[in-house]
Amino acid sequence: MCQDALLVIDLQNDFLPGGALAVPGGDRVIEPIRDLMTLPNWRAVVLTQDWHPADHVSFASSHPGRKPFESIALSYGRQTLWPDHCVAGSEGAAFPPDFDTSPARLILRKGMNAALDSYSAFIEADGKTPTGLDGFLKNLNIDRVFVCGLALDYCVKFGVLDALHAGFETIVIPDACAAIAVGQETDILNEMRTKGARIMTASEVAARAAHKTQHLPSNRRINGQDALPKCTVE
Ligand code: VGL
Ligand code: ZN
Repeated sequence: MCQDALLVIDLQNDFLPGGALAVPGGDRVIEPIRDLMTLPNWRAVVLTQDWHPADHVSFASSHPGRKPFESIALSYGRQTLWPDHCVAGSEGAAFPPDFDTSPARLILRKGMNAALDSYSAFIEADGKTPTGLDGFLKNLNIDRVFVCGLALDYCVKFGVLDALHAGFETIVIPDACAAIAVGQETDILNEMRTKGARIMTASEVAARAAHKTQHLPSNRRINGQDALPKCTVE
């Protein structure tokens, strides 16, 4: 039996309309994510927060003469410069008003090192510093992750690619995601699909959850990794 986690990426005020780095239509994902989080099948719901110090290296304001959306070379590779966003503890870094975080087992923060960005919820932008999420999920015998949130073309995409790389069966929920680059959604989804991700709508995930729950014993046993048959989405 697969153990499933829902990863809700960066659903934060700064990525919503009116925020410092607003994702167009970002508010449209709140309702589907709320519904996904309350499905009964999750072994864990994980929320991530982009959580930067005020002098973070990804902020254009940290580089005199540079403007947001320019790109610069840093020791770990190219870095897009952004408007100041998701400063740790600020209102912009908070979850939207009335967003009920109580179904979440873990709230994971990333991008906390001033000298290093982290789009991915798994590995920071140097390609090697772990956030701890891989260990958390594997420790709970989770072998499949469903990913939604903001922004499809940055933190969702890099999280999905790293989840695949870490060996998780990975499903993206496109109607619970929104992209910074409007119009690029299909290309971005195709890129993730090419790398091994599957795509399911929020209502398909809900239908599966209902089906799966009917067939599960109520005292769900935690199996060892070896005892698990390979996961495949029914
Ligand atoms: C994100 C740009 C900068 C994201 C975070 O959550 O997709 N994008 N920091
Ligand atoms: Zn950021």
